[in-house]
Amino acid sequence: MVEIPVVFPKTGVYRVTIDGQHDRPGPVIFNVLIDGVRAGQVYFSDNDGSWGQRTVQIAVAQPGLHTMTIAFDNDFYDQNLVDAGQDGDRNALIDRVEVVPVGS
Ligand SMILES: [Ca+2]
Repeated sequence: MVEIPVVFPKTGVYRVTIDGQHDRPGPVIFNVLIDGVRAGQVYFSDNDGSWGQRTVQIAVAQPGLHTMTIAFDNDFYDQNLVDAGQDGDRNALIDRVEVVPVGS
């Protein structure tokens, strides 16, 4: 889980872009929360270890400082699969998060 303080200059819709890894076994699911309330969800589900971008639009009702949380809620680990050399460990890797107002 990553918590990022974000200042939203005005009320409106913002586009959140996450650069993340399609770790195996997919999908890697991220919930995007604003002040603890879920505002969106993105899937990194290519299941091939590659990196990519996913976007979600969120509505911000109150301008000012808010806490954005990127939550990884479907962590997975299976020792038997790992021991067998298979995909038994799903992890979350994020390189970058971008927040841009829509329509400006
Ligand atoms: Ca894991």
